[in-house]
Amino acid sequence: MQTSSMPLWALSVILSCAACGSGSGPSDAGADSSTASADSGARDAGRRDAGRRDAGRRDAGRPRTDAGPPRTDAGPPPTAADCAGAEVLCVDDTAGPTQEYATIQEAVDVATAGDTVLVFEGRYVGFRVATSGTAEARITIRAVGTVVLTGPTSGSDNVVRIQNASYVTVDGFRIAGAGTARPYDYDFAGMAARGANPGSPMRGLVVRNMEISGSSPAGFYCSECAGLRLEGNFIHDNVRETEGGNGMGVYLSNAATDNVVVRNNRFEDNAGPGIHMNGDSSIGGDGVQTGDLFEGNTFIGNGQNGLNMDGVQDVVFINNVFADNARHAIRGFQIDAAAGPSGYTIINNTFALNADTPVKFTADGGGHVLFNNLLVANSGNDFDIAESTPMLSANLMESSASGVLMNAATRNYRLAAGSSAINAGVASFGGYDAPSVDFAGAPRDATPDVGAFEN
Ligand SMILES: [Ca+2]
Ligand SMILES: [Ca+2]
Repeated sequence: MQTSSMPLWALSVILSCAACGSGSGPSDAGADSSTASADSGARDAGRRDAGRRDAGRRDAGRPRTDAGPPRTDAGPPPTAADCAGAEVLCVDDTAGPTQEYATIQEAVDVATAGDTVLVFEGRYVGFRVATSGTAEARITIRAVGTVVLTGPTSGSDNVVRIQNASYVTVDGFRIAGAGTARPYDYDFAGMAARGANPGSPMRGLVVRNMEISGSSPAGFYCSECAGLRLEGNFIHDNVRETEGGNGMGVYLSNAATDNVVVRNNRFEDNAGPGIHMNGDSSIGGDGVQTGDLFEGNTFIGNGQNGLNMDGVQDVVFINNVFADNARHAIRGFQIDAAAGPSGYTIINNTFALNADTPVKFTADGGGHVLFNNLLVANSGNDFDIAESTPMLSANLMESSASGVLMNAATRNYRLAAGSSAINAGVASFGGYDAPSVDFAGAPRDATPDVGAFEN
């Protein structure tokens, strides 16, 4: 078991998730199984930055989650001067000093390990990456300014496709409206990484600062993606296929999709679940996804479960906001995977106004620790966990958002003045410390508040 006061980051390194199931899900799971996986590389907390994604890139008219998670950035934006670098390939649709290539694909086709493709502001056809970087010298394809991808390079591809390649970073592109009606076929997610197998997954993929909407059957689909890292993405309003299925924001598929880091993303208003995960034992491998970390994300307004988890184990949730989802916030089960949920550590999350119990586990292997979570006005405002004795402490259930949250109607889930959640948490429990910062990156004091925000 855990040692006393183990830092959460150390914990997340130790944990590993073996199976994040595939499959059709229980009646309240909905999404189905098949392909995606992802792999994440190193984590570099120091690269966060709040400034990058401005309000102009968000849908007008929908309330923005108040004080959204810190955005992820790699430092000051590149300029034309960077194009002189031997390992920098510059793409611009306008002639000039930044136009070494006129299409993204031309640059990607010649990029090798250690190269960075910079794509300057404009509208472009998407691209397909089939070359790997290395752990020490990744291939980065990065948008500079607002870069809108208008469609795939061919009619039978994703707008962005990583084809069995490792150590690739895709950063900052906008994919909108890819969801034209198509047959039920996973090839047509807005972005996909696929083509690997359980014995030899893709590794070290990083997908960051993307905005993906209007796609079906998913915004992003990743199959056999060990160590995928999703950071600072806004995945919203993805749509169902004409057959009526799916419509998830992200689909993390198959058994080698382990050790995924999901940090500071927004998964909002997708037709299906915010994320569907599936360990799918029929595809091979250990049949489970293990070792994932979810920190500082929003799962809001999705048309199904916030997270739909078939065979996902040893997972940590810290400082996430789950609100207004049409079913559960977190739903762990076993249908296509080799085993059900076990070993969930759920600390300082806010669950508000979801239409079913915030956390539900069936086929449950137990070993869960849940503390400092705030449950507000969910339908069935409690945990529904099959394990008879999960470790629970300082979880606060309130039947109304009034006086507890700032303004749930405008998606402001900060604590109201005088909220019962203030200073209602514990500093540590079950061998785990409460996080040192809150959802927005602000320090927590010695008496942590309950939920994702420190007042
Ligand atoms: Ca696995
Ligand atoms: Ca406090």
